[in-house]
Amino acid sequence: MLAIYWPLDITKERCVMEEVRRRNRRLYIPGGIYFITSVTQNRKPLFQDDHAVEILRETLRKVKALYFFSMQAYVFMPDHFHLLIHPKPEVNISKIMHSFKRNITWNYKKAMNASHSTSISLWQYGCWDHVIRDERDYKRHFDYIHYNPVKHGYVNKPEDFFHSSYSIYVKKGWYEIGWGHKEPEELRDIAFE
Ligand code: NI
Repeated sequence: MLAIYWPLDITKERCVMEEVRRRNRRLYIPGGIYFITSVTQNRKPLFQDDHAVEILRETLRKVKALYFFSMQAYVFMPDHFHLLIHPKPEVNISKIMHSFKRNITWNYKKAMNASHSTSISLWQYGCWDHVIRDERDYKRHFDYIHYNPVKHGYVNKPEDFFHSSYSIYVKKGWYEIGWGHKEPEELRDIAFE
């Protein structure tokens, strides 16, 4: 596997991948990267505070340990999230997303002290996904994710929003501060969420 980077935890894998990344400066892998969007039920802002976002992060970590996919970009907005995921070829993306969403609901209930039988549906049915077609498509979705908090009006600058992978890529030099202070041109004609 090539150029796997998982921004949410520190693993040995990361060091190796850093090296791969330095050499290739790319994350796009043909035939298997997914852009995923999922929206909360009735667009309730369930993930507004840091504790709730921590449930998302923690759950994602666990699901990753189960299916060993790589997370290439993410943004957790109060009422939806976008992910760029590269699963192992033998693991179906819908299986990962199903597990992720089910476990978030479980952990969310636990955090709210709701009994397990209480039925809460956190998510709108289904989720939007898109298979990345090529390098250019990859870059657009990667940027789309990082620009998202500005697009949705939560902040004026991508660096002011903490629940995304943006700062990681700034540190790596993939973005310069100033990027996303106005809408990047290549994002003007896309609107998923
Ligand atoms: Ni969005």
